[in-house]
Amino acid sequence: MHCNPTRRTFLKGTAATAALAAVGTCSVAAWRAEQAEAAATGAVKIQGASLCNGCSSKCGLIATALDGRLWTVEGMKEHPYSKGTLCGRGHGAAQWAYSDGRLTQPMKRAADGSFVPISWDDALSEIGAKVQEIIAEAGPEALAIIQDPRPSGKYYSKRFMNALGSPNVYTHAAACNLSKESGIQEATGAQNFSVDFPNTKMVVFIGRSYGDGIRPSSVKSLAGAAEGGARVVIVDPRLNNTGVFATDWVPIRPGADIAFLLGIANVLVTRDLYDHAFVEQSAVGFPEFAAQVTEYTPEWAEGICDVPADTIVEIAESLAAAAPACAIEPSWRAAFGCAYQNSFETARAVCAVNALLGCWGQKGGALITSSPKAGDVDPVKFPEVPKPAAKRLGDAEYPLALSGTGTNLAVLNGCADGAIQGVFFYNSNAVQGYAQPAKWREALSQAKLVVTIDVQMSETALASDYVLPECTVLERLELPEFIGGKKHYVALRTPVIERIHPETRPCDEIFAGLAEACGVGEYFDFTVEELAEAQLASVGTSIEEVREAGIVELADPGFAFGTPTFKTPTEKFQFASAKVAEAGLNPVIGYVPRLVEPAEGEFSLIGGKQGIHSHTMTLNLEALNAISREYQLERLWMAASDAADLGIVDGDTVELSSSECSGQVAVKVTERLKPGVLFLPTHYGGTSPYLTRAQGFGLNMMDFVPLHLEPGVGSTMSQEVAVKVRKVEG
Ligand SMILES: Nc1nc2c(c(=O)[nH]1)N[C@H]1C(S)=C(S)[C@@H](COP(=O)(O)OP(=O)(O)OC[C@H]3O[C@@H](n4cnc5c(=O)[nH]c(N)nc54)[C@H](O)[C@@H]3O)O[C@H]1N2
Ligand SMILES: Nc1nc2c(c(=O)[nH]1)N[C@H]1C(S)=C(S)[C@@H](COP(=O)(O)OP(=O)(O)OC[C@H]3O[C@@H](n4cnc5c(=O)[nH]c(N)nc54)[C@H](O)[C@@H]3O)O[C@H]1N2
Ligand code: SF4
Ligand SMILES: [Mo]
Repeated sequence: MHCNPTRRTFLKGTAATAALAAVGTCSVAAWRAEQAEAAATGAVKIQGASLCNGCSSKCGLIATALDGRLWTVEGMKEHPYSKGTLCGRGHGAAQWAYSDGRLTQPMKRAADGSFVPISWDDALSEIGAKVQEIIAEAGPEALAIIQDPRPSGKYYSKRFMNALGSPNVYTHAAACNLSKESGIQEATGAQNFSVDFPNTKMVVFIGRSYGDGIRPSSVKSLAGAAEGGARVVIVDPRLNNTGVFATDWVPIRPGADIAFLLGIANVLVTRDLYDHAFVEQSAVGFPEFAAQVTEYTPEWAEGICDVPADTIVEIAESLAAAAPACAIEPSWRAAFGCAYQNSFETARAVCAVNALLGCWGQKGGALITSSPKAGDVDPVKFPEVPKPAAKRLGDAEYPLALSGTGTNLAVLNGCADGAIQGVFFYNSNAVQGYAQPAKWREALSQAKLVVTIDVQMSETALASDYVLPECTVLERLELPEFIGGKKHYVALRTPVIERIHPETRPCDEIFAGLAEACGVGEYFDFTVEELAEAQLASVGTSIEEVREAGIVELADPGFAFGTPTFKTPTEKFQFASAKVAEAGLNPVIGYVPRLVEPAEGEFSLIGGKQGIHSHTMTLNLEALNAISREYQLERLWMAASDAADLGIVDGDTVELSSSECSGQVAVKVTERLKPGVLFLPTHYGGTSPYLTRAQGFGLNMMDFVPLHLEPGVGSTMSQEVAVKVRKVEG
């Protein structure tokens, strides 16, 4: 690693390599001064606004190019998620443009399984012919697309599928936050909420780690609350990196958070510490809930979640004392986004505790805010696509899955049983991340056509018949991104550097080409610039204005503290839901156990993020991969007492095995983990031979998890697994 990047070495690498190399070996300030000096040498400087593609937060950034080459990326001050800062991944992802792992031309799988280059014209016409064949034989509902929503990607993927007549449009959510958002929706009518950190007195995190699963604004707001004296409780089998802001760490048995929450609810109800006005005036189902909750005593909860009953009582009483300026934080993925058989119900239980505390909409409590969207655009220029007649595959079986996301595992099952024959992936590495990779590969091998649009040869690309290369984010203009919250905004990805590889194309051109080849080109007879301009005009701004400002604040949505209007069918907070009953589950919020209980001698396996990686996609980036290797971040965490029992010391190699697979990995022995639990960071175990730094480095947790879907919502149940470990001798 260099400490003093000269202009030459700097240009050989990228802004990110130099930035990350500098961290740890010399001061950032010194590096910045050198950068400024080098930048003052008369090079042509271009600055542009965009949105980071390092993860789904899509933070605002300002990119600077010198003489046409990317020089720095910095967090946009005015953007509500970046607030002037990009996380390490945001800087690392800037390396993508020049990465040696990039896809530079369309590829086709040959008869022997290898990939060979193919021209765009040939790729598109062959894909078009296959799509027509599938429609003729099995109807358009045999086609599906899976995407991780991006500003252009979500619009074009849906329009493309719908134009072909298929309703099968899915997101990544079944492997992220589907259970959580569906649960919150059943209780409150909103899909998410936020904590009012500037005013809160106490906040309880169930798993969610702002210090690892980073969004810069979240870290800043929590730091502010902690400095202001708020009590911050982390409930996690692992003392995660949010610990620096926390007052309490409550180690808990994995998958048992629901018992902890119901224990708190029991204390609030039976000791009459709840908000009577709220439950009487703004909620339905409270009498049934109160009757059921009497069973969930703190002692009962302790037996399940292994948190002492006294701790549960103390936390419940402190919350009641702080109410309404307190909340259980909504969390995101690991604990109950898609993890267990009870994830949906855990999300409802979080909402129930907040309801008992009467903190919905209150200062310092749990806030439901609104989101803006584009207004109507010219129906002649941008014709509406008729709504497909068929119902999306999976919706009947999983009626509680959000309509905007569905369960992408319906595609996996659909390929296996022949209901789905053609699959498209956009910005998605489903094979490596949405369920067991071997199961995805097997299912996709049954399909007649698999097409992946990506920037690198991902594991999903490898399981495809055609791979179409997109240009990277700083090389393209996208549709406007609308951002909700207490205030509303619109921002835009604008190109900052020229297309590096001439055979790559942006999302809009790829989908327009596919549509044309499949016979539905009439729905794509406009440029992304024309649609972006029309959408922005519909909210009173323009490309020019957003480009100049980076982000534009829209009309004030008029957020005010106070009990919100719950957009549920009953227009009230729902302790009981008719839709949940229709799905065959207990309508009243209550206890559901986890599915797979580790037996004697087995461990629970939990996963989680690391600050420098995103999901599976950043592992091959040079600078970020180097950090992982230097600090051996791929290691499996094991509690010190378990390690002692098994005769394992820090750095030993173990074999980890489940019913599904086994693999070897080094161990990190720690006091920061509850005994009986193993923690595996979720970014490792790449298998694509095209991504040489990622391939074979660490283990992928999804390999170990059996394929089974959460009832009602169809989430992937990413932590319903029991594992064994064995020391590998010498
Ligand atoms: N093993 C594992 N599985 C996971 C997770 C994990 O951490 N580990 N996380 C879970 C969570 S929380 C989520 S939200 C989902 C995320 O699900 P995904 O969004 O599928 O996440 P990634 O696995 O990072 O894959 C993103 C893919 O998009 C590609 N890509 C990057 N930039 C571009 C671009 O500009 N254009 C196009 N077309 N493609 C691009 C990457 O190369 C990669 O193949 O995964 C879930 N599953
Ligand atoms: N660095 C980084 N940041 C990211 C992302 C990323 O890929 N990398 N992705 C973004 C996205 S899409 C998402 S969804 C979020 C995810 O954000 P989080 O949900 O915060 O992410 P995780 O790190 O998966 O999980 C948080 C914690 O849950 C704990 N945990 C695991 N199982 C259990 C359990 O059963 N009970 C309890 N109480 N705790 C448990 C883990 O130990 C971990 O510390 O991060 C966002 N930010
Ligand atoms: S949180 Fe980090 S990786 Fe995600 S969008 Fe923001 S800067 Fe990029
Ligand atoms: Mo996620």
